[in-house]
Formats: sequence, structure tokens, C-alpha cells
Amino acid sequence: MKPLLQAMQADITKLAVDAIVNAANASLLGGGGVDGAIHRAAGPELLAECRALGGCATGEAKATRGHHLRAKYVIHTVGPVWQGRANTALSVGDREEDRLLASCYRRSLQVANDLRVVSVAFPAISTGIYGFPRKRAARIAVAEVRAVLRENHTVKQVIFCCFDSDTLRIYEELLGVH
Ligand code: AR6
Repeated sequence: MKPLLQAMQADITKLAVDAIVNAANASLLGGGGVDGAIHRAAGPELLAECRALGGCATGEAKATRGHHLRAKYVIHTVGPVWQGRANTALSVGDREEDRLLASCYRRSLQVANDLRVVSVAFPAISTGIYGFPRKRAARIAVAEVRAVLRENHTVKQVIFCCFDSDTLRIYEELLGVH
């Protein structure tokens, strides 16, 4: 079965998928943005479980249960903080950020595969507080997910969960919707 890639405008905490991905920070102890929303919706049990994980490196991913969420699992990944300049020629730093962002999607899907997960929803990792340019991030996200799912994989459905309509439009264009 060919995997289904979709874009959707939604609050990721409301989605009934097997796993949602959290754009966390290295402490895994919560924060603002989507991370704060996920912790609020999942309840204090999530923070207790995260404490036992001992943090997470940038570009890596670790799973917990979903607790009070509809999703069975939360896969916590840590995106890179954008340091580059989107409108100038590529510097080595920019490429490192690109590589680390791609790694977030790849490692999250590997963790999902280990858990025998079928459906996963991703937020637009690093594009909020961490400042990664949205279009560039979406191109990396779609390309990496497509590449990973070309391999044999339990994941058959990926939702790119967009919080705002501009991000949704970017993903729809990349996925060839409309
Ligand atoms: N559902 C889906 N997407 C959301 C939601 C939601 N409920 N809330 C926000 N977004 P951000 P980052 C979108 O800032 O840039 C935290 O403090 C948001 O519009 O949440 O990776 C962590 O602890 C944006 O498109 O994550 C870290 O310290 C996207 O999610 C830091 O922020 C990511 O924005 C991580 O920064």
C-alpha cells in the first residue's frame, strides 16, 4: 500500500492518530508553542514520563505514551534553532540546520516504526519559536518523509498538521493538492 501524505489545518492535540510528534526542546520538560499545548492536553503524567527520558539531542527523537491525548504515543523530537539567513547564499550553518531538521523527521519515523505505528501527525517542527523559514522547512519535511516511507515501513499515513492557513497552503502546494 502506498503511504498517504496529507496536510491539514488543526490543533495537533485533537487528532485521533496513533502518534503525534512534539516539537520539544532538549530538556523534554515542556515549553511554549505546540510543546506547551501537548503537555496541557496530555496532563501531568506526560511530564513525569518525560523526566525519566533524560533529555534529547537536536535531531533525535524519543517516545512516551499519549496519556490523556487521543493519540496513543507522543514522539518528542528536538528541531534546530534557525541561525542562518534565508535570503543569502547557503552557508555551512544553513546546511547543518537543514540536515538536523531532516533528521527530526527521519528519527521520529524510525521511532514510530519501532512502535508499529500506522498513522503519525507532525507539526511544522522548528518553524515557530525556533525561527526556521517555513517554506524551506516544509520542503525538507515532505522530501524526508517521502524518502523514509519509500523503505519498508509500518507507517502508512502521515498528516502534516498546520496551525495556520499560510503553512497549510505551503504544504498543499508541495503535496500537489488543488
Ligand atoms: N497544533 C499544531 N501546531 C501548532 C500548535 C498546535 N496546538 N501550536 C503551535 N503550533 P513551536 P519550534 C505550530 O514554536 O519552533 C517550545 O517552547 C506553530 O504555529 O511550537 O520547534 C519548545 O519547548 C509552528 O508552526 O516549535 C521549544 O523550546 C509549529 O507548531 C521550542 O518551542 C512549531 O512551533 C521549539 O520551537
